[in-house]
Amino acid sequence: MAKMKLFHTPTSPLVRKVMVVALETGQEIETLPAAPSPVRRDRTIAAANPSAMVPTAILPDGGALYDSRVITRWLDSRHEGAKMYPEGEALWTVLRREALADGMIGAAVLMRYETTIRPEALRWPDWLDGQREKVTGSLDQLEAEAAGFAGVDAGLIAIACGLGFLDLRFADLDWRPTRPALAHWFAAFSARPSMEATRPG
Ligand SMILES: N[C@@H](CCC(=O)N[C@@H](CS)C(=O)NCC(=O)O)C(=O)O
Repeated sequence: MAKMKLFHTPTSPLVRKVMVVALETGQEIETLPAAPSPVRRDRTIAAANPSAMVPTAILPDGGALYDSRVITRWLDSRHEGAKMYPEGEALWTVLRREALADGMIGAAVLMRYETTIRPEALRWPDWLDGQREKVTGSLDQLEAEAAGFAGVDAGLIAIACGLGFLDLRFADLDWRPTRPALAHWFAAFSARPSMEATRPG
């Protein structure tokens, strides 16, 4: 079967989310090099997705698909195994958790751009603090829910990829001591082969 192609950067948590879903559902993806940036447009990605962001997929029929949540749902529609997006009432919890994780990831990615790309003279500490509060508030919500995390689904995959990104870029956040249930769950989930295979760096 023809493979999906995916514009890919190894440190993007949202690309990782797509790669983990593919591995968990037994599907191969061909990765395409990409250099997304909020200030230097990657024109190759932009030809498929005007936002020029990753993840962006090229489907076997040549059509484009984005963003991460759309690509993961497409992958989930293409296999016969256990679904990453369940049917029935359970779907809403999975989608909400994925949105919670994506919100945390979005704030963390903006913090990263603020501290690495924006010229120092143009930085605004209040703005950075606002993004950090989104991240820490999301971590607190995840801690409150972590005792109920079980198995694997798209929500839990997004959460794990988000936590992996915090470890990669914001180790100084030191989120574990005050969130023991989340830390315990993340340690176990990180041992999944799909998470090991996509570990950045
Ligand atoms: N809502 C999008 C967000 C994608 C996103 O933020 N991608 C980042 C990398 S993790 C990116 O491509 N940034 C480049 C830019 O901001 O132009 C998704 O879930 O796929």
